[in-house]
Parts: sequence; C-alpha cells; structure tokens
Amino acid sequence: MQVTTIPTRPIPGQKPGTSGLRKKVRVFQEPHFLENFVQAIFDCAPELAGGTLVLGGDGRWFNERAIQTILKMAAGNGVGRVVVGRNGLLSTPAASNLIRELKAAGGIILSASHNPGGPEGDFGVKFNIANGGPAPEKVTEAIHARTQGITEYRRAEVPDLDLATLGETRLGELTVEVVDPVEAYARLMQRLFDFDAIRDLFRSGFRMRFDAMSAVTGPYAKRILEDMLGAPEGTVVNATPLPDFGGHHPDPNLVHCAALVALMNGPDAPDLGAASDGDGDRNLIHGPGLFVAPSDSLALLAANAHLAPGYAGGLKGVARSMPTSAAVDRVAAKLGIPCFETPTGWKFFGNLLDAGMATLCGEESAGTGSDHVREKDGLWAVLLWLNVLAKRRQSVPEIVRRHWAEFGRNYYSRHDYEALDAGIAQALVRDLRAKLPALPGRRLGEETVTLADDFAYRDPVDGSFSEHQGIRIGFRSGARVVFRLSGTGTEGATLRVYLERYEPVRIDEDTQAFLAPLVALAEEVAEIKKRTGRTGPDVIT
Ligand code: VG1
Ligand code: CO
Repeated sequence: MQVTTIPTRPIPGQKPGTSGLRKKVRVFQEPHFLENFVQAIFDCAPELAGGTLVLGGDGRWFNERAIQTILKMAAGNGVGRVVVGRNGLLSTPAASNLIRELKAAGGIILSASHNPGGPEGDFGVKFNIANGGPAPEKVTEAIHARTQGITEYRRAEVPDLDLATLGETRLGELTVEVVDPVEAYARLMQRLFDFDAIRDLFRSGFRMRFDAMSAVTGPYAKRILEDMLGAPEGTVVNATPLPDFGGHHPDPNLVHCAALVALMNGPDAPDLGAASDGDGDRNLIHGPGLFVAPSDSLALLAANAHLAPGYAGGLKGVARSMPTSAAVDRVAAKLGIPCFETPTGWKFFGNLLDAGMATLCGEESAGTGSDHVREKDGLWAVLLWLNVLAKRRQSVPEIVRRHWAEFGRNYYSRHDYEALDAGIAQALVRDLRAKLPALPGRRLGEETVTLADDFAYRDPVDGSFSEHQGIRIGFRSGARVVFRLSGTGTEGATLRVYLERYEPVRIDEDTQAFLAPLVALAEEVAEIKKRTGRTGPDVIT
C-alpha cells in the first residue's frame, strides 16, 4: 500500500461550533478542505493510530464521498480498524453506542444534523472521543489550532471501498468492517425498554406515526417499531434516507414537521406523533391536539423513567442546558436528586454521565438522552415515551396535564431570528452584554430584574471553565429571557431568544399569549426588531 503525503496550507474558518464543523457542502468540496480538518483530528488524537475508529453519517449529500476520503486517510495515518455503517449510514446515537461497545478510540460522524442537505445544503464533521461523546472543548480547540498550522496530510492510494456489502476488507495494515447500522443499537433499546409491554400496546390498537423526515432514522424506526414491536406497516413515514432529505429541513419542530403537526391536530389523530432529525439525535413528541414542548418532555421522562426496566433503579441525577426550562428541576427536587445546569451542546453532559452524577439529560432544542450513550437520542426518547404509555395506559394529553397539575407549568418558547447580518447580531449581543451590570433592580414592564449575567460554567468533574454561554435576564417573578447566538448555522448569524414563565395553577393558557409580555421586554432591552429590521422571528418553537 502506497501512502502519499500531500502538501497543503491552512484554510481559515475550520473552527468547530456547538456540534462539530458545519459548512455548506460546496465549502467541504473545495480542494483540501475536508482533508485538512480530518488530518487535524488524526494529529490531535494519537490514540487513533493502531486503534479502532467508528465512521458513519446521516446519508446527506457528500456523505459517501467523504467516507471514501476518510477511509484512505485512516489507512494513511495508521488507524488499526475502521467500523463503518453499511452505505456509510450511522445515526449519531448509534455511532456513540458502537464506539462504546467496541471500545473504539473514537468516531467521526458526518452530519449537519437538522440543517438542510443537498448540493446547496450543509455538511458537517464531528469527532467523538472514546466515551462515545462529542469531543470536549479542549479537544475541539486543539483541532482548530492544528488546522491553522497544517502543512500536509497523508492518504493511502487505494481504490474506493464497497460500502454496500457487510464484512471485512484489508487496506494494507488497516481493516475496514462494514456493519449493519441498526443491529447493535436495536439490541441496546431492547435491553432498556419493556418491548413486551409496548408490543401489547400496539396489539391493543394504539396508533402512532413516526416521521423520519427522509433522514437517517428511517431504517432504525422501521426495524424497531414495525418489525420488532409490531406497529403496523406504514407507521413510519418518509423512511428512506435521501441525500437532500426530499428538499426539507430535517428539523423536528412545529414549523418543519407541518404535515405531522396537522395530522396530530386533526380529527383522525393517532395516539402518538413523533419525529427525529437528520442524524437521529433529536425528537418531537406530539399527542392528539397537544404538542409536548421538549423541556416538558424532559421533565415528564424524568418523572416516569422508572417505568422502563433500564431505569427501574431510579435516576442518579438530571442535567439540562441553561436555556432549557426549569420544569425538570421541579421533578429533581421531588425525587431528591441533583439537577445540573450546563451550557448548550451535548459535549457538556459527557463528564456528568461518565462520573455517574446524572442519568438523564436534555435540551430545549428537542434533544433528550441518558447514560446509555453519550449523545442525545431521538428514537430512544420515543421508545421511553412508548414504554411510559404502555405502562400508564393514559393518553399523552392526560399524562401531560396531570404532570402540570402536580408540578405547575413552565410556559416556554424559543424565538429564532435566522440568517441575520453577522455584524449586526454580534453588535446586538455586545451592547446587551454591556448593559447587564446596570440591570439588576431595574423595573422592565411589570417585572423587576433580579439577575443579569453572561452564563459561565465550571465543569464539576474536571474543573474546565466555559464563558459567554448565553445572556440571562431573570426577574423576581421567576420569569426569564435568555439570548444567545447559534453555533450551528452556516449563513450569517442566528439569534435565539428563549422565554420562560412559571405558573403554578393556570395550566391551560396559550403559550405565546402568556409569554407576550416577556417578548415585549426582550425587545425593549435588546432592540432586536429595531436593529435587524425584522418584524418577527423566523421560527417559533
Ligand atoms: C443547536 C441547539 C443545541 C444543540 C445543537 C446540536 O445549537 O440549540 O441545543 O445541542 O444545535 O444539535 P445552536 O448553537 O445552534 O443553538 V444537533 O441535533 O443539530 O447536532
Ligand atoms: Co441532530
């Protein structure tokens, strides 16, 4: 096997964001762009040499080409074994599981998650470490630093590999194994959940629709829901992964899941509507006539997890990202377990899970997961819901309303302003930050400010410190507004405004109407419309 060393030069902008490096497909297709970043990963993770690497992606445009390139580079960099999903497919949680089961040194996951795909869409590369989780900031920072000094990369001159056939192939010293992407993951789900009870639920006439959004979860959901759990054929829709996701945003929210949402609010709604995103780590849960906000879903799952065999022993603790609502905090208080508040992005949960300090984690952005892997997991959340429904034999709306009746309701919404001029968005945040010291004690509308800061986090396990993780303005009433710039977009800047207001008794208010006074305060203090010229958010979730 011949290994070539190819001279290259640093390419600016190879800084991983909230979840890996995301760029337009055409940027990744530019000469050396992918290779530089992948070589930087190999240079910063010497444990890959001689070790096992898990490799796969969500099947979007450029997935297979990138996999062929990474295989040649793995051979050129002395990796011992690469385990790759058939046809290059692996959902993010399934990749995390394989890394753990195989005791691999790490994994490379190719995805831009909920971002659109296709030749004009987005692509992404994420490096996961041996615990199965996204590389922590100190690793992603080292990779970025490496990209700025890179001078060459190594590639074995070998032909493309057949990714459609299961089995092993040798590329010089490297062994490549093509595996069924679903098998190990399905076995893991079987260990965690009461499949018999869920099978009985479907047998009793329970109806469900799972929208795979033409993304990676199709094959997983078909195998598990329809083949193993006996849901009728056709329960899973848009089940074939397409390189352009059928032209849609594979983002499971009220805007991009319009057909499912319409069905769930119609006269013939099934008992459960669910969906997942491009790479299978997010989930949407919708009951007949009632959307379950992700922050509420996290709280509900924490309160009911003991009904599933995998969690029958109880939870060690829970964790949520800072902008996620405090609904789960109330459940933790009742259970007498700790609740951690981390910055946005799954990489901050890894240490808590590894240290056995938390069992369940979640984010307001439709991500929920547990210590079974080190990523959020869309289908896992759906199966936990099914397990709870199978045991409680109550409808989704009934379970949610009982929860609110017991704990009160954290009304919650996120307003996104997308593709803003980056300069304007950064100035908005900078000026807002400058105003913070003067805010405490000030009256805004009906509210009095009690907290105004830029969230910083010290990891309780390794002491690492992360600053500028979102501006929080908290009020005496317990309501709050959070502002942060997205770290996953590829066009201009996206401003996210997170709104939350707790109400102990009135649980039937309309969310947007209930939060309207907070929206007005957010405008008063941040001048979003005035500065951006927008009349309102692009996406409300
Ligand atoms: C968004 C979400 C965040 C999530 C991240 C990755 O990040 O807000 O909660 O962890 O996407 O999710 P940001 O920086 O754009 O707000 V996924 O499913 O896109 O990997
Ligand atoms: Co995702």
